[in-house]
Amino acid sequence: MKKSMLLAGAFLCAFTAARAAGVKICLEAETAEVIEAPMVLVTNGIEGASGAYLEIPEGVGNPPKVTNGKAVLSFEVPSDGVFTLWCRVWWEGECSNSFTGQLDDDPVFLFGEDATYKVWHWVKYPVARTTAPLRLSKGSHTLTFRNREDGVRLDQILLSADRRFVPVDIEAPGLRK
Ligand SMILES: [Ca+2]
Repeated sequence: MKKSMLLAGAFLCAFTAARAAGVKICLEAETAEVIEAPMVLVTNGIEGASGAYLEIPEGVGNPPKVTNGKAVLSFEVPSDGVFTLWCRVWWEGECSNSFTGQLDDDPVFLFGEDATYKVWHWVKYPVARTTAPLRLSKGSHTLTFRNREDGVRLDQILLSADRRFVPVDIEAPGLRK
């Protein structure tokens, strides 16, 4: 291969990475196209949510007894990238602070298990740098949240290709580059 072609390739990679670096995709949990009981949509619940939110109410049960309960969201990714998943959640307590998550048909991962309770807050995945990040190709994808513990609430989802970005309050839904 000619040197000029190699340089062009390197430039293209750098350019693509730079473009993906700032991408943020924010979704309202309540726009899920599949909401399976005991996951429910709550429209007038805990204050401070961005519109409605999804909830697995306290006391409705969780695996292995209750295996149902999920939400499936679809979204478009504008360019290939490595993403951090942020979710704006409200946990009831230490036995009510997680979901399992799944990107497309990839392996299921544990989401949450932090120790911030009874307040809306953002939680990320992966937490550790040793965990493989979420690699997303340009195009359509689905994100599934499943029942793991009851007493959990999900308000917004934000996929960010900017590692330094930390959401603080309610985010504007949609795509930002
Ligand atoms: Ca919401």
